Amino acid sequence: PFICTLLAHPAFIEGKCWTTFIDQTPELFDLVGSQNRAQKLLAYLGDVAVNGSSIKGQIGEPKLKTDIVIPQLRDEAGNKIDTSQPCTKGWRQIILEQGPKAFAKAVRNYKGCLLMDTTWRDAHQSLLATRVRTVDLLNIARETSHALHNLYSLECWGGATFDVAMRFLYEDPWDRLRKMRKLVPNIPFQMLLRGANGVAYSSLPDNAIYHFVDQAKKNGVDIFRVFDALNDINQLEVGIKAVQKAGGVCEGTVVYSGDMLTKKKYTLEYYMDLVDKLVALDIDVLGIKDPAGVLRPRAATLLVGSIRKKYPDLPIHVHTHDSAGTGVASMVACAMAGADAVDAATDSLSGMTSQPSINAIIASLEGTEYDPGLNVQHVRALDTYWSQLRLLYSPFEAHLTGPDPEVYEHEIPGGQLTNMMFQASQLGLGSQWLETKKAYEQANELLGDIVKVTPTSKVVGDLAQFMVSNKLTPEDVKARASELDFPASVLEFFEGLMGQPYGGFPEPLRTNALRGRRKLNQRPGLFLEPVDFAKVRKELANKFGGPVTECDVASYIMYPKVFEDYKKFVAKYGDLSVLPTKYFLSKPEIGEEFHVELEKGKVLILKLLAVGPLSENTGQREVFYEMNGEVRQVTVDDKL
Ligand code: 3PY
Ligand code: ZN
Repeated sequence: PFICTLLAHPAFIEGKCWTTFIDQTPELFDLVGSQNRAQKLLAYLGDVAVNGSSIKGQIGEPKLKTDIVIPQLRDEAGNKIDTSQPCTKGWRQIILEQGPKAFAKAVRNYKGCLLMDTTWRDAHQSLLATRVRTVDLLNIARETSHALHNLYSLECWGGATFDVAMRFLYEDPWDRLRKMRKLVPNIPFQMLLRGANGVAYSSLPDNAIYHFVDQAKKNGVDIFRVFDALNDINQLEVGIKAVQKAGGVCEGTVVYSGDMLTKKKYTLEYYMDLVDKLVALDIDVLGIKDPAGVLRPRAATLLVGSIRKKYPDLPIHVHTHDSAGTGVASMVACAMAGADAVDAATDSLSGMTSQPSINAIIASLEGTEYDPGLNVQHVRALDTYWSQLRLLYSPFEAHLTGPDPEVYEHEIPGGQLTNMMFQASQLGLGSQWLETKKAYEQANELLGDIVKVTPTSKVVGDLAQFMVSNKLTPEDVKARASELDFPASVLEFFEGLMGQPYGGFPEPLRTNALRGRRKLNQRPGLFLEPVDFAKVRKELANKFGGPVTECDVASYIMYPKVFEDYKKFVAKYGDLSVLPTKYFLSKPEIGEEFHVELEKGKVLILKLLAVGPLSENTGQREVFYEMNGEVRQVTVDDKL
């Protein structure tokens, strides 16, 4: 292709091909680069045309068949608001100009109760298996920057998005972050950091957490919600200090578990003690995170009210899930008890295992002293986009049918509840679903009634599934612990690789299950070798060539195997994040024209022409596409 490009270049045709021609004509390499990218893209499109999409977890095809309409925002007088450029007004300005402490103070001084919108992270993590792609966030980004400019923050990164982006969507999470940042410069970006676990499932060396957080801050994250899945203050401290060193807003977080008013383990005193410890670490904002949605209004009033009374200057930010349907009531109770910000999701991605509806919260607080200060018409307009997106991502629906009041017993976090339901339905285990929920409750008791959120929620879930598939009662588990082959996550928890649970490990279950494996009684980071960054950089350069970025290093340290697989995929198919989701998940109709913008100004116009017959000899098919008016052909293995 290089020679063809050279021969076709106007300078060459006009005979002006001097000796330094190639050096002085870098666009030749651009052309070769885009042809290469176009060819790789065709390889992917050809594969989908023959074999269908192989995106993990996808069932069926998107229900949305029409083009997505981007909403037009209008001012009070009905005039169109120009959203060709992002809005520049917002709370981020204070962070950038005056730093985290001034931001915290301004939030505390704000009269109303601000909102964090979780649509770009937790809402789709909880309802659509975290599958929303970069392109669909970017397509609504500028409108979001205008419509929601008074948000406390937009949660858009961290949690499961990091892993899923690379593992299932073949995207670079850092690239997503930078692109979102460009289009939303005004609203603070918030990420979820699993304390000393970073965005992984168990602890990493301290220097890896520092390095990761530093990259996250440099690439666009402003506010870090730092939690630990066991509320272990020593684990929390690692994340908190990393955020402080990087200069981010540190939202030190308490994970809420059980029911403070009726259950005995996690009491008001327990939470107040933890808040004291977090305040002693000089956090900017206190987060209260209720991953299962079990914080009911009466407990919320008591908890937030008590913290507000003891710490009048500390901003409080509350997160919940709407699994049992009480999310709006609880967030309103929090606002009235003195919370400065609460979490909500756009209506079409709200409710049930996601966050409560943003419009329902606004409607409840509008006109009161807790008014979040958002324009309802704009919030609704944005949601028309998400209602279309929900249909586009219909292959990842868990088909929840209504609130689950049993959440107060099983306490399964929102995202995990959807995941487990989805798995049960895929395996055809509909009737076992009720059993699994019961087993989850029992597994939690067996493990000592632990705080449950990633990664400890996975430990409880794995033990529950192990009990169901092996038909084990809690008594069986206790009696046969020294001979059972426990899931790896359960053994890691017992070893102490996720930190120390409040009240200690259950004995003799721990000792029997571990059968001589080590037992850590201090945080795991103290026993992990620090990462040798120079060695990692060298290793990556050897493996993949090219310049190695610090973001690559951070991705590799967090998820070595996932990163490698991602790099291999990109080497084969290129960067698919630019491909519209409809064509990422399903093949076009014959003759259907669509556009892919490889990069600014480089648009491919594509049309599927035909899928050829199966060759008996090779097991392959030829796929014919029209690309920018020329017929192109790819040979694809027929895997079906
Ligand atoms: C995560 O860690 O991914 C969570 O969403 C916890 O709630
Ligand atoms: Zn959540």
